[in-house]
Amino acid sequence: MTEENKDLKQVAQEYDASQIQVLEGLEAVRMRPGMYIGSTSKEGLHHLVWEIVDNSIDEALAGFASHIQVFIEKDNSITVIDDGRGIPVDIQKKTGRPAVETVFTVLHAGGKFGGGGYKVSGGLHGVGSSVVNALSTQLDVRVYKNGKVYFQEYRRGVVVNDLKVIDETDITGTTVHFTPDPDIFTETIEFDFDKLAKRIQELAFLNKGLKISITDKRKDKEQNKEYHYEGGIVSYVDFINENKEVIFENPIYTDGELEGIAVEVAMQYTTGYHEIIMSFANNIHTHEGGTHEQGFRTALTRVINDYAKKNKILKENDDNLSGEDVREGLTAVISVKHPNPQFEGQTKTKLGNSEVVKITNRLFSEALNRFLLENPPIAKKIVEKGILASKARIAAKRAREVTRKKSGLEISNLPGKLADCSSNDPIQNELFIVEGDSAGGSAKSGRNREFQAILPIRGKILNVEKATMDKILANEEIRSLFTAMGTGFGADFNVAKARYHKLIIMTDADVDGAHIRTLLLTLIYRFMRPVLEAGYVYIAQPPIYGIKLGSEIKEYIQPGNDQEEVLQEAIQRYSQGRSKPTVQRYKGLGEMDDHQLWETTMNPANRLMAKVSVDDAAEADKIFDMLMGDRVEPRREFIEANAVYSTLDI
Ligand code: TTJ
Repeated sequence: MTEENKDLKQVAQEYDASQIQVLEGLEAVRMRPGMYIGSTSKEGLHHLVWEIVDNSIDEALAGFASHIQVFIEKDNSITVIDDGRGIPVDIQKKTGRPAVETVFTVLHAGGKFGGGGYKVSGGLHGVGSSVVNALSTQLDVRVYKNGKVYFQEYRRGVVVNDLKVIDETDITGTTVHFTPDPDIFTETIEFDFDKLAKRIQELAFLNKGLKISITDKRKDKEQNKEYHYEGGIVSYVDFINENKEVIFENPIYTDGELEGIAVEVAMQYTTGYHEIIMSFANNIHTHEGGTHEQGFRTALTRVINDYAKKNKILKENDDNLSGEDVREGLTAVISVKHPNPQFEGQTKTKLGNSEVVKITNRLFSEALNRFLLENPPIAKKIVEKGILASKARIAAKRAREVTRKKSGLEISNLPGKLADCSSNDPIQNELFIVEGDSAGGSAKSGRNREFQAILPIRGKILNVEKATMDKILANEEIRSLFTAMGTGFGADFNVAKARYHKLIIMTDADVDGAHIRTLLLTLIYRFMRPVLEAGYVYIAQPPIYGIKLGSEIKEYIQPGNDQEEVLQEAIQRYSQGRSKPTVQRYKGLGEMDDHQLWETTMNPANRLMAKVSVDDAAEADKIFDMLMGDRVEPRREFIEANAVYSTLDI
């Protein structure tokens, strides 16, 4: 055999072997999709988009792509377009196949080309484009490169045609279009525009200068949003603080690199008491924090104390400000990019790389130190805010010690208004927070008293924005909520003591109901965050229509984007000749009797509930700031933009 023939034979053998591996790999993905994308629910469906988009972000981070476009097509398929260099199309020695084919057909092949730089794909979930391919009924890729347009198509991950040139071009880039497989995504195959837009905006904040857009082509009128922030995470801090009063205008910003790890921090203080620290590693939101946050916190506390002592704002033998003190009113975004990030924690959203502590600490310490030296008036304001926080903390601690015995937050003092359940099993127990006495009454008689408890609350609960701890604790509605939950308060908060693993907010489907829900979510977000993080918080979804034949209710219709279509369809279904069903519209919980309330909203067998994520609550918190915060202007703009809501008494 000639040398050349030997080579060819070897290529062919390796090709066969790799094809078998490809099919086995795809099969494994389709057998256990959850193992590769977390779940096959709505979350998993949207995950497919991020797996693809991450590749384009990598190309942008490498400095070769500047514009990414995402389209939701009419048929709920997705197209992602970038203007990068295009996925390589050259034949690989090892497989004998074009690189692009390997990207889409071999597990874990993503991000192997080029090398160097940071990759967001291959990070937390980065299982690669081949997984998306395996879970799509159809996927096609177009690579614009070398003056040509290359094309390949796949069905459920299996190659339809060899890579071929279909056109000429003078641009470069990659376009991927895929249709999720309904056999895999059995819960839903509908993409959620707002959900995609929110993450895309976040990606734009985290990657300064990147232009990224999303277009929804499903409706007659296209919906389109484009995000592009030259300020990057500085713009993110501005966005978070949009409706808050700040103590200095431009966020403090630093951008540095040490040992191949890039660190960016942007921070600003508001006049409020609330702390928002958002951290990211390779564009992944590290909800559980980690070494980058740790480095940041340590540096913040040390640098501010050093400055305060050096400048005699704090006396030599005064106590140092605590971490909590210097973080009061702080909004900060920390973003690190690491060539090899380690994710830990329950939800794998905690950065574990230990060297990142000192790197973040050093880079941020230097920058903050310099800022304080160069901006003495702002430095003074920051230190004074910390001193005030420290005084309040010490006073609150004293007050707590005095009143601890009669604080009334012990379970032995369960609030009188609470109709508790009989079971002692927190895992199955549910606490309904119901607005108004009349709905509270129906809920009490309609519930299953074995595991459902009812806590009626009245009217608008306290505005927690400006209230101090002692005021919050003095508010009866808030006290009864904390007491009923059994979790304690402030420094003594303990989610493990929760008496219910479902905290269900049940308010009217009107503007007042929405307002009270916002207030409650804000309260929970700020003072019961671990309950949110544990996934214990839900919003009940009462129906908006009932379809009646005679006096019998045949069907309930839940609120939703398609509620009118569903209603019309149901009317059709229950029409018999000329006799049409009657439609009852429910404006509030109060319009339902106890039996109806149970059937439609409380009975676990029938009800719809929305689980509240920390992000949802953060959103409520933002709206809340706008409605209740110090700044009047955005509030007026909001009311003008939402004229129907003008009955709100804010
Ligand atoms: C890698 O290094 C050599 C030049 O090309 C680089 C690359 O692969 N760039 C790239 C990949 N840009 N865009 C992609 C990409 C885009 C989408 C929409 C989907 C996928 C899987 C990759």
